[in-house]
Amino acid sequence: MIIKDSHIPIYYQLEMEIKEIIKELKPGDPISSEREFSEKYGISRMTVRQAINNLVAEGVLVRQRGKGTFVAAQKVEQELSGLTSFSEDMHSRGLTPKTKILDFKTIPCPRGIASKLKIEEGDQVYEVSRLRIADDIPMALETSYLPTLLIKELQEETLHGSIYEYVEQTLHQKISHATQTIESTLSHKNESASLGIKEGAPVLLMERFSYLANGTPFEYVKSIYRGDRYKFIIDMKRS
Ligand code: 16G
Repeated sequence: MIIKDSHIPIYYQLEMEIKEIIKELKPGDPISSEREFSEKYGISRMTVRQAINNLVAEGVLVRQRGKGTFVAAQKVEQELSGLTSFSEDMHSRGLTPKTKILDFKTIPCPRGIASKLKIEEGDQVYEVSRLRIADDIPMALETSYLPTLLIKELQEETLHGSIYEYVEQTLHQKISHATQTIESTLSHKNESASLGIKEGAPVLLMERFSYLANGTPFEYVKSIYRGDRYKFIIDMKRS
């Protein structure tokens, strides 16, 4: 229902209304046209367009030129409080994780990363670039740096699965904590091609340094997550 004399803008009320309507629909289902919404609620098409534009920007709807507007795939909601791996995150949502290895080599560690990993500049690290996929949808691009002396004998086969599982189950090391930053940015050309999004689409850039229980840093990861597929949740306590 739209209340015209409310102080809540009509486009915003319509956004809420559409969010309710699409709860009954599936991803990929079409929504009503601008004209239909405008007639149903007795509001201008401009207002309808504004509401739909906002929902497209929010990643709730997707517009396909010449075809119409459709319900977008639901975003993955991820808690930021626990230290989890991509594989665990996807499994816990009933999604099947897959990984495409884009690059895997051993390189001398670049200076900025070496100091954080507490190794010497030039010490060997694995540089792994992986496309992380859930139920066949590309979700994130990750480039990881792992000291070869610590994460021994990393094989391509392992990288198709979980690095955290390898560290814990095979190397018998305990992963304890990490420091992570999150920034919004726009995707570059090659990133967007791998992620299947438009060049310049919003993405989240996350950088993580992770540590073993003995305090030794074991990975630096730069991840690019799709802004239209991810939503992060943080529980906050007032102290
Ligand atoms: C997550 C982590 C990444 C970690 C990876 C391990 C973020 C932003 N990044 O994607 O730092 O290396 O999980 O996943 O959450 P894996 O054990 O499945 O290889």
